Amino acid sequence: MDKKEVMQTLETIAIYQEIAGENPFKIAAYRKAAQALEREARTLEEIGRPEALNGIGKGTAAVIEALRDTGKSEVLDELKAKVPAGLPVLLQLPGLGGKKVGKLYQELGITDAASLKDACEQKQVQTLPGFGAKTEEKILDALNATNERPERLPVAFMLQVAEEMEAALRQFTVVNRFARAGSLRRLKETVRDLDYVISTDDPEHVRDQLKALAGIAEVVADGEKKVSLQLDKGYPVNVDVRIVSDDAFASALHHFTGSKDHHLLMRRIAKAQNEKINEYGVEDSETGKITTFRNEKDFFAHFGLENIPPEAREGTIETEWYQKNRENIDLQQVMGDLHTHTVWSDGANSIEEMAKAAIERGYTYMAITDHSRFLQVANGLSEARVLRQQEDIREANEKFDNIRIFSGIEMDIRPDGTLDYTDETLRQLDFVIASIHSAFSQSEATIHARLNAALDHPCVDLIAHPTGRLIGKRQGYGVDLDWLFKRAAETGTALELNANPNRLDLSADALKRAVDQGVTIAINTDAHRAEGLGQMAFGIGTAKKAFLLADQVLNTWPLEKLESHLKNKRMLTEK
Ligand code: DGT
Ligand code: CA
Ligand code: CA
Ligand code: ZN
Repeated sequence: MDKKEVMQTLETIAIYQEIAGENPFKIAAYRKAAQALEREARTLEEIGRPEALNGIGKGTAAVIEALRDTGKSEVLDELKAKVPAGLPVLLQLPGLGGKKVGKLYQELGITDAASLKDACEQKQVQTLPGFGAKTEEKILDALNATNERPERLPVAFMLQVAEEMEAALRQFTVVNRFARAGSLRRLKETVRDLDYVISTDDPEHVRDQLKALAGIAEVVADGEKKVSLQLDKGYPVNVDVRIVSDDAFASALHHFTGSKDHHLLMRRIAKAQNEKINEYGVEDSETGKITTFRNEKDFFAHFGLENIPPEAREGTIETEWYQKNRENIDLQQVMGDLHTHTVWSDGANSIEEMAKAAIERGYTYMAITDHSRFLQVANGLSEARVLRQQEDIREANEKFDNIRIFSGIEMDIRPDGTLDYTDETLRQLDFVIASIHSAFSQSEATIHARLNAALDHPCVDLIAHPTGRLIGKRQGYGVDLDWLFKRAAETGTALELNANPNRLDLSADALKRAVDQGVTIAINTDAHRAEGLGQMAFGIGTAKKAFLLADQVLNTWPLEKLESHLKNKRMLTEK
């Protein structure tokens, strides 16, 4: 485990101990140890012996070392065996932390959501110290609400389910090839169910393997060409699997990728050349002859089109757009990631580890942008610390000669509309991101005033996650996007497409409007660990959905062009 995972596990141990009703001093020791690691800018390997740190004793040090070396902890395993499995999920309910769940367990013998619901209905919960009638009512409301699955689930959640599903499909025998289809392949923000197409010469055997998968709550349909499963992922999640022969694979994949509106556009084009498209191939309307395709690229080529990426297939302008060979954006064109975190604030990896990961991705530049001091929960950097970090970044630049590492910051725009750093500090940084992380409920006018403080500042290069939304979880703050696009364009401030699938902020719709108004976009992962850099793919997928061109995206530019662009805002606006 890396440092961040260890910290999270220490917190998990503390919570389990609270539920189990263990000694408060012991619990506090785990939290203290996690805080000691949080304060440290070094990685676990660099720290060496955890006991050397203030706040870490013998017992917690042993746990940290075990987690670091083996990813496991006996203490946690024992707690997990001891605490009823239905209790930890109750932590998701409003107002319930480890201590309160512990009380429910120890005082009322509650062990899961069902027994908690009973206790609420019998008004037993309000009798406990620290709980009132209001708390009880809130818990009951939440319990009733969580039983219902929303019609559509956030893409980040479904991506996880899909990755597990695909890990299992890769183990199947007698499969020629398989692919994700449906709205998840199109990278819609929310997804109703998962769709797959599998090519095989032995459908019977594939069906058997599907029905034998782990975690199936129900086999919904079991036909020769289609098997539908319901998985239990906390919510019921349906998976439709189409089983086809290999010559029909490309057409089936296109058909079940959709969207329905995209199919309408394609059928019109087919009709004009006297053909019909179906899930088996393309049929000549006169002779009835069916043409099949090796892959989707060949399918689109049959209609004189470029290979339309799934993300763009929403039935809007894609069939016109992909007739011409434009500089459409692609993952290979990304030259760097301009929003990344390290152990200096709330990231899991060191500057060097992040730089190595960026080099492995073939990047020629990157920006290290840890949080600024206002964001205390993320161990935000004081101005003195960011300047010390700059020294380390300078060293890393000397060590790695195949990547340019910008020394940057993700600076908070504070609730009172002031920026978190002085001009003097900002001037010393290569890349300045401004972000809103607080006071989301302020009026639109107040939010705009906050954004103006950043937009009008000569050193601010980028506004990160411009709406603050979390898909399916949080709406974001009140900002008039067309106002923001106008201001970003006139001040030469770039706006972010945050590639984290929980965010995708700006959205595809917003992005299209932004570039139409002359805004420059930066697609960043906001990675808090080295593997996080891989989320760039979701940013590029969203960019394809928005029909962005490479030239509209800052971090596809060569280093020299990017650097002169960054100088420009400072020169034009600095007095
Ligand atoms: P969702 O609602 O998030 O599951 O969205 P999709 O697009 O994944 O919809 P789904 O799962 O009902 O179907 C997958 C694809 O299969 C859909 O995008 C297009 C194709 N498809 C399904 N039913 C029909 C239909 O009645 N007509 C046509 N033309 N295509 C269909
Ligand atoms: Ca679907
Ligand atoms: Ca479906
Ligand atoms: Zn960030």
